[in-house]
Amino acid sequence: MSSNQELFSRARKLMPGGVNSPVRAFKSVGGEPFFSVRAEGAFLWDAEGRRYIDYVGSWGPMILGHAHPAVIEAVLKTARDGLSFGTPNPLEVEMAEVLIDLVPALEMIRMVNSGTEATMSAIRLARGHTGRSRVVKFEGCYHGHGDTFLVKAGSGMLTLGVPTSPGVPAGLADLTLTLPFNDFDAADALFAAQGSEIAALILEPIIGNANLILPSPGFLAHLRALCSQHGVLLIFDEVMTGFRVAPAGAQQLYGIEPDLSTFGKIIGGGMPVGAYGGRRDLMEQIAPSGPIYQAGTLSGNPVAMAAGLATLAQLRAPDFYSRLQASTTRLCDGLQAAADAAGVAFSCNAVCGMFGLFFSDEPVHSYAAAMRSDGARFNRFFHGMLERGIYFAPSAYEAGFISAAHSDALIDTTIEAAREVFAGL
Ligand code: KE4
Repeated sequence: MSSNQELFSRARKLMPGGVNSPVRAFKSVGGEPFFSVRAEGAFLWDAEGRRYIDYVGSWGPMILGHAHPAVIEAVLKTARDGLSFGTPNPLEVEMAEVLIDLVPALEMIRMVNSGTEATMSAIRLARGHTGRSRVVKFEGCYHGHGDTFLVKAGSGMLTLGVPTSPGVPAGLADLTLTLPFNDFDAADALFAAQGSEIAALILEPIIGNANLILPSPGFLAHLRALCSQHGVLLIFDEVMTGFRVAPAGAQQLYGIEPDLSTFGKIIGGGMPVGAYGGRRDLMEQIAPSGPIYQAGTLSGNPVAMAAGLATLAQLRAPDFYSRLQASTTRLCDGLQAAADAAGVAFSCNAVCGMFGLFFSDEPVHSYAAAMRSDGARFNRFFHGMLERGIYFAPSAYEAGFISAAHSDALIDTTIEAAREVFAGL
């Protein structure tokens, strides 16, 4: 078996940065990525046989832990009957029923193949429905790599320090207006000035792509009211938060009904899946029932549907979310106590199943505060933990993810390792 280094050396000659998605490249934390060859439960194993406790979970999908038996069995069983039909199949009907049953704001839904496709399609629908062109997003939010969103975006763009991407025509970038998250006055001022020209406001209701930033009390309700007042569609991008932070995502946690929602990650159980949906009067405007076009060869793929359905079925366990919340709290409280004991300026933002680690002596409630946190110290922490077999997101601007497979013993092991690393920071 090739070593991680040999694999990366080959990869860099063949793929940009040696990866198929930038955030995997360890660009901001330094060093070289490892190549995973197997995963099970809370663990990843790399090409050299090294085992890691994994707090990335494929960037969100692996809420059950890796290779859950029920998910693997569903994939194998479905695959034996064929991989893709190019016709409708019963499993996509079942997936639509499950998602619409789980999320009250969903009256209709369309399956796609990634979170990016979901958000791109939702914006096209909003522009087609309203006849308006402008879109509002928030600094630090990442909604995939669609041109409209690559303006002051988060995730890999923040990691690489290029929050606005070259290649996006100025004319298009100008149509994307950005606001500071949790800033009520800035939102009021923008809507007062341009509300009648805005097709949609899209946001991560909990930002997971500028590390983790929670909405201020009342902020989401304020945006809901502004959008309703100005005929602007409110789009919750729940690709990351959907079915993680609560059974029906952040919209359930905060009691807000968006006009459209986007999903991904968990609903594919590790297979390529995205979805967008919401009000029936909006979704019926999507081809072929309406004129707004969107399509996809592998949308509703039966094997991907099987993986997603098997995952969603496990989430229905009566105490699933209370246990996931307890694990998240155990981890974050333990890390905070370890940092405090070492006198390290550290804070942890957390919500069920997700967390954000900040090397900062101020609580982080804004993008600006997140940017003021000590990235160099995070990088030293990241490598110190990696050396001890614990894998956090390789970027100070990404959220962490915990799964049902992260036992108290593994969390306590993580905290013990952090005690050593904090002491050396
Ligand atoms: P994908 O196109 O990567 O499936 O989804 C895009 C997307 C949309 N909306 C939100 C809120 C997201 O978090 C994402 C993707 N998240 C990143 C992690 N920060 C994916 C990891 C990657 O780019 O490799």
